[in-house]
Amino acid sequence: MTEHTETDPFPVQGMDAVVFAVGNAKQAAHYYSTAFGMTLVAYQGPENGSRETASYVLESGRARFVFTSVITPVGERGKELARHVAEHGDGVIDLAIEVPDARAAYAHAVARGARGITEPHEVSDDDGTVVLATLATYGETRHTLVERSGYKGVYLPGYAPARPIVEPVEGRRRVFQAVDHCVGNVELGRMNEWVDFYRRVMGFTNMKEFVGDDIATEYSALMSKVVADGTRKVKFPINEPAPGRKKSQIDEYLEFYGGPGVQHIALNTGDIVHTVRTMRAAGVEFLDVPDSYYDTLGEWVGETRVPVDTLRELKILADRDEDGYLLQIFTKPVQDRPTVFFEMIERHGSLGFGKGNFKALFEAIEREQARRGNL
Ligand code: TYF
Ligand code: FE
Repeated sequence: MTEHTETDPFPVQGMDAVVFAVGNAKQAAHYYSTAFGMTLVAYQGPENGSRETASYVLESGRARFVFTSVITPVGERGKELARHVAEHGDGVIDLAIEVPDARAAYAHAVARGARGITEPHEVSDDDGTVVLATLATYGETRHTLVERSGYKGVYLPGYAPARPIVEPVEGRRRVFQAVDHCVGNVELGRMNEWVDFYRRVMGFTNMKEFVGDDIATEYSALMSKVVADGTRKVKFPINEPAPGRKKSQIDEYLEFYGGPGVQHIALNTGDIVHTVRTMRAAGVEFLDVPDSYYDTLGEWVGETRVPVDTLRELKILADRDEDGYLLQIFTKPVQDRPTVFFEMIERHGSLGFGKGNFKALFEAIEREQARRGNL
């Protein structure tokens, strides 16, 4: 149906949305507006025909987050969502992927062993028609395949346009502009199965960065591999715990989330200093990095756009590889359970994930784990 089908059996256009199930979507929409600088663009709730659930759609550049919560768990949809939130806490239920042909993508995936949750179906309103189909992935996480085919509405049929929660300030720059990668935590020994799943079902390929046995036993307490589509618009690292002396941060996640799920969402920014200053001012907490990290940073990372003193002040990490460098920072978990967190990343050529920072990063995560009494 599309011109790339011959070469790519599962062409994708990018991430369509990251969909969260939360206890209080109204307040989540407020937090992501004030602390992450996102803009509310669409809403679905009792006022426009959804009696059981409320959903808020927020955007920042090309990134789209949807927050859904239950209002009255009387029917199938409401009960299911209430159970999900009770079991997992706030978390990601769907990493929706935009595809040029949802029927073809779904058929290909199911033929190659994916479990289908919802068959391809059309949904329409005055703004046009979209085709949706949903696949299961790790844990209870899903991939909805979204074929927009020129749909002109704000999000999907059934959603009404909404006014921003916070009035846009003239000249204020955005905090981030796209989703860089979405990371999943899976059970011990299952990482390779899920890597194979994305290779087989979606035709994704391994990216070279990974955390293998060597690093795992030394300090990371996890193993990690990255798969991406051919255009690298969709990148999914997969982590599993590594057995060791200490309880892995991945085990902590699995215990508190109640199984596999999305661990972190990385968001692209063109100005991480602006991003971190804005988010810190709004009360977002980031992982602490010891001052000693910055004492030697300049020697191996070399020149970056941001002076080391500013990186030190804001606790931003830096890494360099043969393609270029990146600047990155990690929030602490954004809910009471030690589960989902965010990464803000500014890339300058590097396609990596911050391998040079793994030691400092994982030590910082372990300090937080210890503070929670989970190490
Ligand atoms: O996405 C990545 O691979 C990097 C590194 O618990 C990372 O952000 C990996 C595991 C983890 C935190 C960060
Ligand atoms: Fe990451």
